[in-house]
Amino acid sequence: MDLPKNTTPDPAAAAAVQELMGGRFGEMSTLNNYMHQSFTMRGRDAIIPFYDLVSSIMAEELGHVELVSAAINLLQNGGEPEGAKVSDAPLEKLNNAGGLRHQFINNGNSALVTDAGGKPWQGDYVFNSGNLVLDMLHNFFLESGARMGKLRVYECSNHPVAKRLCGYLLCRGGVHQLAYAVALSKITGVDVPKMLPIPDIKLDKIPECAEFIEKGLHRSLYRFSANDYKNIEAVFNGTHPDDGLPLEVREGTMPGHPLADLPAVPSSGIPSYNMDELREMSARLMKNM
Ligand code: MN3
Repeated sequence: MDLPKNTTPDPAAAAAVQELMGGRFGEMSTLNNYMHQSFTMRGRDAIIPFYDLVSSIMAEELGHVELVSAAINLLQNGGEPEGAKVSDAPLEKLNNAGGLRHQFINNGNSALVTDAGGKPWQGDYVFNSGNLVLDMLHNFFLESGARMGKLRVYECSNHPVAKRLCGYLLCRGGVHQLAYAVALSKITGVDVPKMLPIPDIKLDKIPECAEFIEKGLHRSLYRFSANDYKNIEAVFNGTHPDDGLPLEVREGTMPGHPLADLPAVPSSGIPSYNMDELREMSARLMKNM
């Protein structure tokens, strides 16, 4: 998924989007929950469709962490005047903008591994009981909390980067929420997808979701591997509760987009105060390749 480039900086929106990175229900949490559950699953071969489901969703979550990071970096970009001298207080505008100061004081004007309040992501956000029903129930709850966060961050800002990011993540998180609901139904016989959506705002109320729904991204999982995760369809099948269209497992990885190469900020020493020297040194190193 590509994000708009050359937008105006919005440090307050960058701070709100941090919740989707390092909040309890953020992308660091979905990634690490599914990663540790899949790494430690016992009796794996007997329950292989569930292992395949959790593992393939985990692969996608790594991309979501990268995407949220890219969005925060874009929302911070341009907050310091170009060519500013250190003595001109180049960080003053950012400092007065109501964002998270650690993004530009401690970090290279970029995403933190924290929530919107600046609290670090914590390892105890990972729940890994080893009990399949309990872990699927937890993952369903985690995706439901994540959906709440995305909806509220969506409501925080009109910035095109934040809007598009939330529209996309709402669509993909909705698939993951549904996948765990379907998994619970397969194990218990309870019709869990009937509870959806949680919170009860449908994707057709979010204009930024339309493009992704059109591509079927609200009802498709990806295998993310040529040789593994062959059994996802044993769990993820049936129809989408909103539009009745079939659930799909697509081969390979999701199509990607190059990340923006954001410009240097010499007044903050990013990546160096003297860019010309750094460029020359880099060119010399490349000659030896
Ligand atoms: Mn996600």
